[in-house]
Amino acid sequence: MLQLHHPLLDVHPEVATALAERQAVVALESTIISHGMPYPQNVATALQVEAEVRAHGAVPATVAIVDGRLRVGLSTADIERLGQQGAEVPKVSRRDIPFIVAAGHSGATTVAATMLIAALAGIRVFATGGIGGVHRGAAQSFDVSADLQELAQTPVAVVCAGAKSILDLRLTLEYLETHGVPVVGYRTDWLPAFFTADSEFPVDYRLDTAAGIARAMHTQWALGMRAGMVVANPVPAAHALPRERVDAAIATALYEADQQGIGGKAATPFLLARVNALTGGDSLLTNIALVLNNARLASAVALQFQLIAG
Ligand code: PSU
Ligand code: MN
Repeated sequence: MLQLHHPLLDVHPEVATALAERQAVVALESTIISHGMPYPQNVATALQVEAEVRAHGAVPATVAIVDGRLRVGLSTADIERLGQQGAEVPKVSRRDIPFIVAAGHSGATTVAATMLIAALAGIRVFATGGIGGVHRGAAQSFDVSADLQELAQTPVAVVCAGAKSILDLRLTLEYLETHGVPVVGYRTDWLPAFFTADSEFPVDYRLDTAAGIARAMHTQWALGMRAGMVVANPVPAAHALPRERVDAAIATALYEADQQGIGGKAATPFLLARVNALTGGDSLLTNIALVLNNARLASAVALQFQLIAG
């Protein structure tokens, strides 16, 4: 493993070569593997996403913490281990990184932690399923994902299918606006809501090409603006779920979380798992389809960005 930029960082040789040769690289997160999907579909999906990135001309860099090292680019064995151990692997957001590293432990990185580590390695494009956000009831719970603060301060474009409506999408957009984080809709005027292709909330800017997105990224960062960017890519129509079904499952999951007093970092994994269970296998198929779709767009954006940034 080569070390780039930082003594705690291990960049996989393939990724290091790609970065050195200014090829397109796409970062991928690992909380989605350990906490976002059941085994063995989580491992199969993670490997399929990497293959999809390669098939579209970019190099995948799945990020995690392994035995106290920040790892950018995992082996198949690493991914298998994170997937098999599932919820036993600590979920690592920004504040958790130093403690997991200092203890020499392993951890699955959230959007926030993956962005931070990707930026340390010099990667500017990241593909995932959905980002965290402002939770419903946040006026009481104060539950706002650290993903939003990371987007405010780390210059990485996150290609996602919007956010699940376990969150308050309106407040999530308000928070991002306050912190100077643009939300771009890819070929859509509306914020996608993960399982469904749209919501009632407009995006800030609609861009219809990967090149247009790459130009906006380059311009934002050339201006010295340090924020990231949300690139919202709607789930393909063939894989979207009926809104009523999703809404019913989310309402039940939120009620159960409230009844069981689930909060803090456990809230999102609990809600995701309950929504998955309540919508049966269908939501998992939708989840897999949209992550692959995001991997394709992220690869195209990374290629275009490299053409501009050189
Ligand atoms: N939303 C999803 N799938 C996910 C997550 C969120 O639809 O897998 C994961 C991501 O890793 C995200 C994290 O960064 O949950 C947010 O957790 P929290 O709300 O605790 O910040
Ligand atoms: Mn939270």
